[in-house]
Amino acid sequence: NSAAPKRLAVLGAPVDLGASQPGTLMGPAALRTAGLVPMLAALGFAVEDHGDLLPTPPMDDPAETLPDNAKQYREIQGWVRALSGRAYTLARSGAIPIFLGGDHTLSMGSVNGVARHWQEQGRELFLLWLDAHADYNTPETTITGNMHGMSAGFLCGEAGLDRLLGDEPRASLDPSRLELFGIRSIDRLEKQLVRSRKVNIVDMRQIDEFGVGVLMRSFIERVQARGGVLHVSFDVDFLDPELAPGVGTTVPGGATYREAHLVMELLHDAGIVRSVDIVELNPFLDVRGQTARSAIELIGSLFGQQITDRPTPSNAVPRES
Ligand code: NNH
Ligand code: MN
Ligand code: MN
Ligand code: MN
Repeated sequence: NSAAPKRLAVLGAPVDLGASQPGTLMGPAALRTAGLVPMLAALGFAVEDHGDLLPTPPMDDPAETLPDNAKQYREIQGWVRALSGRAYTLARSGAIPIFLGGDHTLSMGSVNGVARHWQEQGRELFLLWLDAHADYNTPETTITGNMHGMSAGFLCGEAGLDRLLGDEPRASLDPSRLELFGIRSIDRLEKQLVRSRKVNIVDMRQIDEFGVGVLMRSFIERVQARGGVLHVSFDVDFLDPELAPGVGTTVPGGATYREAHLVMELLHDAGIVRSVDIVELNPFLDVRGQTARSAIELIGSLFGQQITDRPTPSNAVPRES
């Protein structure tokens, strides 16, 4: 296994039509305003900011082939197709892509693209979904029809959005390589589906009982045992609303400041992260930039910001070298 790349590629995707409320389209600008790029540069990375992506124009799929219960399907399709192509190219370039959302439909494209790349490399890609929600709905199971609640399901090959990528190849991820972490809101049919697929879920009760350290270490060990690489999809509603009020779908009882930082610090030390999404930040709902700031501080920890330069404790997951 090679060391984690020191080159980062930032790409914004101002999509908000997949969410229940408008406003996440301002996410990339708020994350840049909060200082994301200089912070990463100060950690010693070469950072390329690729600006914001534009969606591809809508395809002319015949109306009778469009899914029911998938709101704004055509527009989301334009984003997902564009994102998948760019994600594939960025991953291939050897940089670590960081995708700035935008709502969580962004991941349908970003993860599909990076998954295609790792498939070609013969490396197993794992997907860590830091979120209050499971996002494992399909047009069949959804209550709201909001497509940001369907991203993880789509990426694991669930049916119902089969033409979403147009002619972009679809890289399906085995549900055993998805880790849903921080979950505290899941719809009834979605819960049944997640169970039947044997998706690994770390819900907030498990975090309360065992702590994020134990739970993250066992996930990291699983990835490393397979020689795998990791995509981190960070929905800012993973965080407790006290810490992150700037999201459309706050759910009480989320990760605390230190829990969230410890997750990121452990991931950094493991050296397995090869791509990241930061999604669902809604600056229209934020309080004096607090949520944007919390999010970028966490990305700092993910890329090596340390409280002190003390050596890693002896019971930690060994660093990949
Ligand atoms: N499960 C709900 C739905 O499918 C909520 C999804 N909302 C999110 N997901 N914010 O992260 O509509
Ligand atoms: Mn989400
Ligand atoms: Mn969420
Ligand atoms: Mn920290």
